[in-house]
Amino acid sequence: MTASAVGDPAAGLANAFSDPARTATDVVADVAPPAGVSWDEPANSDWTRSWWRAEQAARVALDRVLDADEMLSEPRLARDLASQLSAGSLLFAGASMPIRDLDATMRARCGLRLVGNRGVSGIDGTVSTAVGAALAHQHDGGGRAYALLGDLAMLHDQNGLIIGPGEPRPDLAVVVVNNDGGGIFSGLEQAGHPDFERVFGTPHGVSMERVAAVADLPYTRLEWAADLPKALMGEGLRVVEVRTGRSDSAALRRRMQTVVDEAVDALV
Ligand SMILES: Cc1ncc(C[n+]2csc(CCOP(=O)(O)OP(=O)(O)O)c2C)c(N)n1
Repeated sequence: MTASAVGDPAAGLANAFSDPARTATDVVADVAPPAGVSWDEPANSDWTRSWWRAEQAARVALDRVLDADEMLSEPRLARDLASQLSAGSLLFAGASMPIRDLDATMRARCGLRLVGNRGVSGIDGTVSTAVGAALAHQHDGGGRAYALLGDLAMLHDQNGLIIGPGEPRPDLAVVVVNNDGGGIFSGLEQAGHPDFERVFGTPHGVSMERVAAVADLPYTRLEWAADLPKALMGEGLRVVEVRTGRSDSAALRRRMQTVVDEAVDALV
């Protein structure tokens, strides 16, 4: 069935439906739940219950690992940031590990507008996208805005922090995970390559304090989980830096995977 072959509602939807690769074969306006199941309430089936149990077991195991260290790790920062923002906030997620850490650790919640460039997941243009998203969010009456970015994403588009006189300025805290290079590669096969640091790690030694200073923006260095709410305070465009280690972060993510696997396996 092609989009043009469906009835009126779906044809309307097809006009708004984004399918840049032109691969959708069926576009429908709605999906009916199976007989006896309501989308409004979780189905009371063994299958659903097994997923809820697995979710709870994984959650407890994951939180135990994340909470074992009061110094902010990359995954803990993602979890705590997403859960502490007030309703009506926007959180812009940078590509690479920020979006993956949110995906892996974030608790389900309402009232947070979470946006990111996955699908066009370059680390270029990230600061400008976050600034634009924050301006649009606040123009529409939305609340505060935050971005969670890696240091390379920040450096790639640091000029996005510079806003000309008379231009609208967002209320946006740009939280940068500074692991001095591309952290994602420490969790991939090439981590053992003899020339890893130069080719994949790409350390730069730049502090976000200096990046903030170039744009004349307020800067806060954050280390401890308990200080996150205080670090997020303030107004306008500002930079918060959390310094982490690439190999420590990769080891922590492997540990998270192991404890979640064990917790879920123990249920069966
Ligand atoms: C424009 C562009 N160049 C290169 C890449 C390849 N790339 C993917 S992730 C990554 C590292 C990103 O580092 P950072 O933003 O510090 O995040 P981290 O990996 O540390 O979480 C790179 C270089 C890309 N996605 N986009």
